[in-house]
Amino acid sequence: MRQWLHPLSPVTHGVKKNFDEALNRTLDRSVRLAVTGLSRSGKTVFITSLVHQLIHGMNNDHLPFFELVNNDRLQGVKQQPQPDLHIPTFRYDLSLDSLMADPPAWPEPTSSISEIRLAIRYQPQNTLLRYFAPVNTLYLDIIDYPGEWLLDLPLLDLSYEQWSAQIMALCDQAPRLALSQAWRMFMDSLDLLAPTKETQLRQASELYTEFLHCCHDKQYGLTLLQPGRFTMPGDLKGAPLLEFCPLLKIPAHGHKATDSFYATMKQRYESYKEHVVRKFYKDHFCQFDRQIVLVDVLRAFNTGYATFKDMQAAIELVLKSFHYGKSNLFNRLFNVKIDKLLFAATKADHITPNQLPNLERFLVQMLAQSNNNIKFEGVKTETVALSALKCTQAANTEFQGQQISCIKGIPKHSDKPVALFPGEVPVDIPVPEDWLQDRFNFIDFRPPAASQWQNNRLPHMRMDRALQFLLGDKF
Ligand SMILES: Nc1nc2c(ncn2[C@@H]2O[C@H](COP(=O)(O)OP(=O)(O)OP(=O)(O)O)[C@@H](O)[C@H]2O)c(=O)[nH]1
Ligand SMILES: [Mg+2]
Repeated sequence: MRQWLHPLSPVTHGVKKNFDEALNRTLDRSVRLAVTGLSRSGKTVFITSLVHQLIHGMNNDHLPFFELVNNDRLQGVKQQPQPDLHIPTFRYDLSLDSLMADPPAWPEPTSSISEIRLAIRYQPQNTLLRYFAPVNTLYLDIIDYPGEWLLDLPLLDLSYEQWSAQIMALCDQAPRLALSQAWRMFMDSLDLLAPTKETQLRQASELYTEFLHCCHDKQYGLTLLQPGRFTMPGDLKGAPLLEFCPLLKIPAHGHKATDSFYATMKQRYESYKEHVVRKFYKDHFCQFDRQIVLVDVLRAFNTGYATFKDMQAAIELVLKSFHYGKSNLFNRLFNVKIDKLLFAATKADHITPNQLPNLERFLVQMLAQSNNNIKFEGVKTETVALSALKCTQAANTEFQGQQISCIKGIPKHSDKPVALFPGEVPVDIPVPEDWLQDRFNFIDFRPPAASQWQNNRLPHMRMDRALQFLLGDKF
């Protein structure tokens, strides 16, 4: 017998919600915009500023390059309950509260995925559409996730033995060689073919994780750290899925015991690939429509050549997730639909305005090879240097009888404003000698007091250009 569901039953409600979501997608009424970047690249501040700029977008003087606002077609923006209840909410309220506090503070670091939904009401540009529906709504889901998770993609194509060999090659060079000592000594003391002891597994993975954290420390600033969840565990912190590490030496072939330390490590590695890496791509990455990758180029300059090269390699690895060529791993495994990708050099307020073109050109050069591959796959890409929250003011000062441009702001660990010339951004990829003469001095600043914001808007640089590229064609 046919059973009718009560219109208000939870089942019909759920079905209706899913149906509405699918309909919104089909009619191009919802966009999933993913924001990523390596840790401290500026994701939380970027999303907070983006949401803030949109919510206050009715005043069109602060987003001149965003056509929707500039053409006066924006009717209003509101935060809405997010569609995916299993993803933590992006805490716009908390981030904004800390930026507006007295004294203002930067939002706390985050280590997992989060999401926020905005409903954007607007007048369509197309006059015919405007006749049928004078006001439309676009649901914008913004997803924040650690770029470190994308470092794991190549694992899907590597056996445990191949991956171990790659990590060992990296660990044979400074500074990893010295930093990995404690972990190596412990691994050398183990009999890899003896039956597994849980305590040894745990200790091996803890020492390996400590090693990764040391590499990540400000002093070394390394970012090419695998597996990605070991430094950014998200909700997997303490889970046995993360209790494994690479091996220094692979035992000879023909070893059959399934309960040995080696065999257990290998099984854990395969579980990580299946339940963490593949799951992330399937459940999240494949649902994204648009993507912005934030890169803190200036921080890499500060630390030295080795850090710079490491970051470049890490970003190239991150960008492999966007090469979806017919023959490559990604296309074989997943069905991805990202059609626009923006690379943004963040914290552009750390340099003088005349250096902005250099910063943009530098990022283009740094990503040239990856960008070519991505464009080849038909994804539209663009590069911009921006600041989600402008903390400095451009100024001129006299030095040895000459006028030079500088920036004024309050350094992060001070309460006194300074005026400084932070250095020129090179246009070409620098050589090791460039670091010998204290050439780069890009320091961190404190957020400006809310009382200094113009018209109660977070001051920014070029957020409108980012919005136009990422969303302009949707309205
Ligand atoms: N001057 C300036 N500093 C910024 C800007 N955005 C971020 N920062 C600095 O960069 C730090 C990190 O910014 P977040 O937005 O928290 O970076 P994140 O990528 O979310 O960092 P994790 O959550 O730790 O991965 C901040 O605490 C600020 O010091 C900006 O637009 N201008
Ligand atoms: Mg964050």
